[in-house]
Amino acid sequence: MKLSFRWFGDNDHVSLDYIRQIPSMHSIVTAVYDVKPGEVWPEESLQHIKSQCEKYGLVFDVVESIPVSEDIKLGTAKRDHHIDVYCENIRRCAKYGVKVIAYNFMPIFDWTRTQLDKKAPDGSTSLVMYWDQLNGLDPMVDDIQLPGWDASYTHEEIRKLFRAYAKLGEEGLWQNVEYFLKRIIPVAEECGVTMALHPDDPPYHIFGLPRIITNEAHLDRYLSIVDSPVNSLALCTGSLGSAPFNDIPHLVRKYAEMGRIAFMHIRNVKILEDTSFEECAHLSSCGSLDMFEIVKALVDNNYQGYVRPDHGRMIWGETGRPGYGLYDRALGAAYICGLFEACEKMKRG
Ligand code: DNO
Repeated sequence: MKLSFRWFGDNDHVSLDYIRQIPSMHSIVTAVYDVKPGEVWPEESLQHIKSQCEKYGLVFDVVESIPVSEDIKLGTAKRDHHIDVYCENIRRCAKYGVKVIAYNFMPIFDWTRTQLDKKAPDGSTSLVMYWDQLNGLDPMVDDIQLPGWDASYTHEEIRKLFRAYAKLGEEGLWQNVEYFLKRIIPVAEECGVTMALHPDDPPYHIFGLPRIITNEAHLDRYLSIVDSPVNSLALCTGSLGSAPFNDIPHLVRKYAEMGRIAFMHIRNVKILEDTSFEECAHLSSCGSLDMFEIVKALVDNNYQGYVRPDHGRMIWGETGRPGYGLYDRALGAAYICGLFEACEKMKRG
């Protein structure tokens, strides 16, 4: 596996200088963040990221994410233009050395949490999602701003999007997925890039929006739309794993065996009785997932793809982007490397 770390560019409070000190660190996962979905990424920006990483002995070879515009997801009249731009962005990333591009198909919002700084008994803070904080909110009536959501929409725009998705429904969204994949996968194949789909986080309908990348049957359906090794997964253990119906070691084993995981987001999550969840430290003993079984499933299948520690808690007084501090993610990286070393040695016997 190749160990990687997410970096949000020059404004990230975590510097490349620090990231390179995490043992065994190889790749930087980042994106061009100042361009809207549906627009072309300037080559200068890609060149800048590449040279910054090289300066610190790191490799820029994973993009997270090229966002899929709402027009593509909804299949509006602008869709074809946006897909052309998407293809151009894939080509440009490839030109600057990118091997894997993560993206997701969640309508309107990416991940959903109700609080970003929930204090644990040990004084650390983390992201949580409590159903009782979410239920009772109605985006058609209330002007909701959940932490982490794109704040650039007006309430009226959000209502319009919700109405459009209600009309589209799950099957409509699947049709738009199919249209998109059939256009982009051949381009990715041509330029040697693997597309890595990130699951919906959490894998539930939120406010009735059609969220479809949620479970094994739907992952199977997604991968079968275009049966190519570059139509692959960014398997996020914490996103899928926040729902008790997903058996994560089983999913990792199955898709690793099929050669359809390009990128692993490894983190643990603690599921509460009512299926609310709290993000926690990476160790198996801290949450609901068996991290050893997850890594073993990868090693047993000789996984050669990218791995990154995902969301960390805020510890040791660190402040910054919730989920993306240095310290706890670095602890996660060291733990993940430990699991890999142990599983690899066990395999060799
Ligand atoms: C959350 C991340 C997601 C992820 C995108 C990929 O912290 O895991 O935002 O980057 O869903 O498209």
